[in-house]
Amino acid sequence: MNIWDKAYECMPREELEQLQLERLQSTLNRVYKNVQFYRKIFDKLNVLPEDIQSIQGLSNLPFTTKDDLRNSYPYDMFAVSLREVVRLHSTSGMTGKPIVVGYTKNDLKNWTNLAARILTAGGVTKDDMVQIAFAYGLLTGAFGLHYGAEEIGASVIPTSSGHTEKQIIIMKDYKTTALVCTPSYALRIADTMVNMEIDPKTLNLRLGLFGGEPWSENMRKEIEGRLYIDALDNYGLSEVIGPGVAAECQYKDGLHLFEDHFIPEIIDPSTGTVLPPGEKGELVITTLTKEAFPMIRFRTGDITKLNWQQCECARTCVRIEKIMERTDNMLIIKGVSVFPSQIEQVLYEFEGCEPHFQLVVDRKDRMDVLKVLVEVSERIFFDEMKKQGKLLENIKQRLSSVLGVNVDVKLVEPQSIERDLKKYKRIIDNRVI
Ligand code: DLL
Repeated sequence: MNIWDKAYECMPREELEQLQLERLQSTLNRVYKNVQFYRKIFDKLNVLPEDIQSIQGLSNLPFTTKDDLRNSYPYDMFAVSLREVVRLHSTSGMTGKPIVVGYTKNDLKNWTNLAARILTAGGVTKDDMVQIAFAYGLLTGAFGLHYGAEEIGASVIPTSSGHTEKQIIIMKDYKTTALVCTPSYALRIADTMVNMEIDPKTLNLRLGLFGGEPWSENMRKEIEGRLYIDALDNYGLSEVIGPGVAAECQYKDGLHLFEDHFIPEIIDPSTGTVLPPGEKGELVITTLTKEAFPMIRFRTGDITKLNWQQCECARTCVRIEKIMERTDNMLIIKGVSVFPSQIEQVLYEFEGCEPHFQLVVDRKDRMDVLKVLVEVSERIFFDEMKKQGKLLENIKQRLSSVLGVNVDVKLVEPQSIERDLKKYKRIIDNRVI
C-alpha cells in the first residue's frame, strides 16, 4: 500500500503529539501577533499564547464560527500581509458575504502535499490519468486536487464540471483511470454512459475519489457496481484549507485526518463541551501550519466521531467517521454550500417578494435540484403573466449567480407558506443518499 508522506503519516504518536504542540504554539503566536480578532480574544481572557502548554489547553480558548469569518470579510482574518498571499479562494455567495481564504506560497506547498496524500491513500500513482470534474474557479475542490495529482506525477485532465457527454468521450479517448468529482456527479456520469451506450467495462477507469458532499455506503456500492471502480471518500472545507483534511485509505474504514496539520476536537454542539474520545458530535478543527489563514477551534458544523485505533494501513493519525449530518441548516447542492440566509437576502432585493419561502431539494437524474418556493404579494400574484414571468426569471438568475448553482424558482400565492413555526419547515430535503 502506497503512502505519500510516510514520515508524517506514520509518525509514532508521541512524536506526532510533540510536533502538534510545537506547531500549535507557533500558530497561536502568529494569530496573536497578526490577527486582531484573536488578539482581542486572548486579551479578554487575559492569556498569552505561551500560557497554552498542552493540546488539551486549547479547550480554554473560544471557538471561531462561520459568522466570525463572514464578519471579517474580506481580509480581516488574514495573518499575513496581502503581499505574501499568492492565491485566493472563497465560498460561494456574492451577497451574504462569502468567506475569502488566502494561501501563502508555503500554504500552497502544504496543500499540494496534503492533496497528494489523499490521492495516494485512494490508490492514485504516477501512472494514473486523473480526470478532475470539479468546477475550476473560486471554490477549492478542483485546484486543490489538481496540484496534488500533478505532485504525484499523474497526468491531470482538468475537465472541470458539466458537459457530461464530453466528459465521457474524454474519459474514453484519453484513457482516464481515476475520476475526481462529487459522488452524485459520478452517478450522473454512470447514467449518461447508459444513454450513450458506452459500457464502463470497456473503459480504463479503475478508481474514483469523491468528496465535497455527504454520500452513503449504498451510494458507494452503486457507484462501484456501475462504473466498475473502487470509490473512496475525501473530506475538506474551504475555511480549513479545502480538500486535503481527511481521506479514506484502501481499507475504507473511516477517513484519516492529517494531524500534523490539523487538531480535531469533537464537541457537544449545544453546550460546546469537548466530548470524550469515541463520542459523536460536532467536529472542531485548529490548523497547525496555515500561514495566511490560520483557524483556531473552527466549528465545522459537521457531525462525526474520532477513532484513535490504528488502521491496518499503518497510518498513525486519527480517523473520522464518514460525515452524513450537519448541525446547521447549510445545504450542499452539487457540492456547493448554500445557506437559506443567502436566499433570504436575495429575495429582499425584489419588490413584492415576501420574505416567506421554502426550499425543496430533490435528486433528479442524479443531480441535486434546488427549488425555491417564493411567496409573492397579492399585487404581483394577480399581475399579468408576462410581468410575473419576468420577475421569476430575474429571481432565478440572481439566485443562481449568488449561490453558484442553478436554482429553480416557483412563485406561490400570498399566505400559502405555513406561518405556524411549529409546522413550518424551511427545507424539505427529498434526497436519498
Ligand atoms: O467541499 C472542499 C472539498 C472539495 C472537499 C472537494 C472534498 C472534495 P466547501 O465548499 O467549503 O469545501 O464545503 C465544505 O462540505 O463542511 C461538509 O459539510 C461538506 N463536505 C465536504 N466533503 C465532504 C464529505 C469543500 N466527503 C463542507 N462528506 C463541509 C460529507 C462533506 N460532507
